Amino acid sequence: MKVVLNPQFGSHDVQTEIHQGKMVPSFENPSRLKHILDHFQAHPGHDLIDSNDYGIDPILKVHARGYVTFLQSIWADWCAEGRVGDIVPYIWPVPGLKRMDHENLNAKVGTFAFSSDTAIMAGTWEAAYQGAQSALTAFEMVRAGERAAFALTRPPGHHAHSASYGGYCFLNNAAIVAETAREQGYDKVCILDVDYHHGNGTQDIFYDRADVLTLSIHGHPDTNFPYFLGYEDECGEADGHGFNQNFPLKDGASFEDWCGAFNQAQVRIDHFQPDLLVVPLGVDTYEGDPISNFKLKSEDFLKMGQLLKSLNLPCMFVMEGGYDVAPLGQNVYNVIEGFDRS
Ligand code: Q9C
Ligand code: ZN
Repeated sequence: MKVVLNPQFGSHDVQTEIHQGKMVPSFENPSRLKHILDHFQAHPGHDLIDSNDYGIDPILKVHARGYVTFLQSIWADWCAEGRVGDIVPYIWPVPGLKRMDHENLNAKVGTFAFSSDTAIMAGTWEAAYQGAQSALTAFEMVRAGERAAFALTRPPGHHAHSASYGGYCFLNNAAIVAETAREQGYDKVCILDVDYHHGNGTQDIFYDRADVLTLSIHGHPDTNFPYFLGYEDECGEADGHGFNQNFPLKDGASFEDWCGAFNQAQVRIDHFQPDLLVVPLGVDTYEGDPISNFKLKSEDFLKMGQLLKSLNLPCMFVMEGGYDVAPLGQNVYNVIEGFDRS
């Protein structure tokens, strides 16, 4: 499979996040991609290719102009005020707090962020921007006739909404690809999110649309991030009613449980008959993941790749989560290998 690397994956490298009451090194960091890249380089059979640059327009089809401008300028604004350290959100305009459109940078950060785990630093925009370009490049491979392609990128994207960031995500790469595909004549696109966490941003972006079917198999939001979205009764609204489905699974779910959800998702996909399948691929479903609670084993990811192949659709993978760094390369490789070898 063609693997498109985000060349700027290392330039977003924030120091810390709060975990169980303590500041700890960020779970989402460049070593994740290094491990995956090392594994692909050590195991032949997949071509690593360079990312093209399609500019800002495809990003603006999904993300609000004001949000994009914020991401592009916040670090310079922060430095211009003599502030130091990563930008960590800590106050949000929840109901009852009234002033909107605040110019203060802490207030501004809180209007665009939805979780405190996602810091911004000097290279954040560049990494996110080039990540979207790597996803668009992988899509272009598929458009040009490849059976499938994989955007190997970080930071991840599926938690990002049109105008908010969180869950380590800034730009919703899968949504940007789906929207671009729609504009390039793909009538129907399905996004099947297999990351451990619900793809809240992706769901929200396409919630009122019938042309993009959004499906997500994830840890139940009763007990997992993002808590406030990802329930079974979220089915889409207006034209999009019937074009979103969530498959929340209880903590401790096995691969057998996961396959049960996949089979239901497959029924939806077969019925929808999309022209393109976009797979936000997180392997935080792995049993050893430090922030997740499923029990998938490394060999299960081979079978996951085979199941995705069996959907028999042009397919675009975009890298999302997975935080057990040592086996990360093997687990991601297994999905891609399982897909290619079946
Ligand atoms: N300190 C993805 O897998 N928040 N995002 C956990 C605990 C992060 C993970 C906070 C959960 C989102 C793309
Ligand atoms: Zn995740």
